[in-house]
Amino acid sequence: MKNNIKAFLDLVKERNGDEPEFLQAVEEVAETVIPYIVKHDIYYGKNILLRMVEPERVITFRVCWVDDDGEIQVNRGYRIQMNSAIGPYKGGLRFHPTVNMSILKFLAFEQVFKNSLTTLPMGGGKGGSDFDPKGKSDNEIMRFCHAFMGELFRHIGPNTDVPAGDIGVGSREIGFLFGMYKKLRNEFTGVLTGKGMSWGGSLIRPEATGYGNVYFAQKMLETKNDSFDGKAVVISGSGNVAQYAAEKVLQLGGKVLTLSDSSGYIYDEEGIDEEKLAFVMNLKNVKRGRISEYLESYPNATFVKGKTPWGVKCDIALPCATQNELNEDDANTLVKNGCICVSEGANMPSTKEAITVFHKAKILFAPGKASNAGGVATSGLEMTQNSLRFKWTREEVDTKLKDIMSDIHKSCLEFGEDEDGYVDYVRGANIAGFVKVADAMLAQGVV
Ligand code: NDP
Ligand code: 2IT
Repeated sequence: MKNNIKAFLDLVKERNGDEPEFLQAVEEVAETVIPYIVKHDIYYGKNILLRMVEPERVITFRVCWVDDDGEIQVNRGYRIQMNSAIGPYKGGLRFHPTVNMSILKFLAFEQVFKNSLTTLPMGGGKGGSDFDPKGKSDNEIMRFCHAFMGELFRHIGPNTDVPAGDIGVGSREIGFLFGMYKKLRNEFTGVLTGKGMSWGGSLIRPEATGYGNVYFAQKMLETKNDSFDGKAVVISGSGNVAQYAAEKVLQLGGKVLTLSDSSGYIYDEEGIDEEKLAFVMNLKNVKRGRISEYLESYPNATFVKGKTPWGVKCDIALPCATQNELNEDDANTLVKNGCICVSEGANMPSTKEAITVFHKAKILFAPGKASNAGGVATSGLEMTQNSLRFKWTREEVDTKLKDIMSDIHKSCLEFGEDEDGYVDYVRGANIAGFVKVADAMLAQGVV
């Protein structure tokens, strides 16, 4: 078995040697899925995983725009159309200076498995740009988004590829992107998700990733007859996912101790309650400020510059910022401090070594492709509503989201339960996600 996995990974490394994040994501999948393929004749010998690691199409393009000083700026735009076996490509756009081929291919690869897990008919894709939205005026953001869509529109469509938000792309950016798509195509379609409520958006989509992550963690806790009630929760990030994860934790009776951004974390021993969270939402979404400014209003809290929050003692940890933000030392610290559950809101926030620590300690650990799938699942529900030209209520969408997270949890149990009863959610999610896509690819032949 080890030889099979090694031979496969050597080949992938040979072809993609300069893409560390992509290789990390592939390695995690290969280690759990290859043993399953080897035991199942219908998948064995078909090079099915080798086909899955090769994007169906990679698009890169120039994005030129004029900043407020009249200077011409040049950025790089991307769309990775990874796999369309079970539906149109679907996945977010990330605007961040670290965006490159490796980051987007890892995200697109994860998205294929995640979207398969949602139970909805969506293929996987991801895109974005190395554009840095920080410090840009609204007009600069608009000009960039319009320029970006000036090329992307050729490659997407409601039945082809449906982008959405990710880091640096929220409702403001989706609005500008949608406006330019509509102008260029002269049609009003559900080509993007995360739209505003008066122009085709779905209720609960803004909340869905954070809420979904907490619903998934709730399912994991239930397997131990436990709940969020009274639990100390450490959260990283302070963007879309972190904010709504915090909101749901509070609704379920948990205490939120931390939030962070790329400059450091805030620790509020008294708990970040509803009022303080509303302050953070305004600070981040309207004023576009830094998390350290929390202390100006709540001086009893502390700000720890340049650090992640994993050293704060907690029962539950929700990493909701970015990839590889929680390493082996952090994992050891969490376990030592009595943490019983880690549920990933971000994509691949835990390193491979950190996951090994969680598994060895036999604590509850959910990989992002399972636990953060509520965002894209609700994007799928937005697509459905757009096709129906109809709008479901908040309660209807929330109920569907809860059911989907519960179904994903069940799929993880089906493929991830060890003989001693411990659930390896990584194996469970990878195999469950793989089976549906592989079956579709086999049925469609070598294309
Ligand atoms: P936002 O842009 O709204 O927020 C991102 C947050 O993460 C900010 O607090 C940001 O801090 C912090 N962050 C970003 N990069 C870094 C970094 N390199 N180091 C430390 N902190 C960083 O993005 P989202 O909340 O939407 O996304 C967060 C994570 O969740 C990502 O991994 C994304 O892929 C994943 N995700 C998002 C979904 C969605 O629906 N939005 C769905 C599923 C997963 P700062 O402001 O300083 O940059
Ligand atoms: O990583 C993700 O799942 C997202 N950024 C959301 C994608 C989507 O299409 O809603």
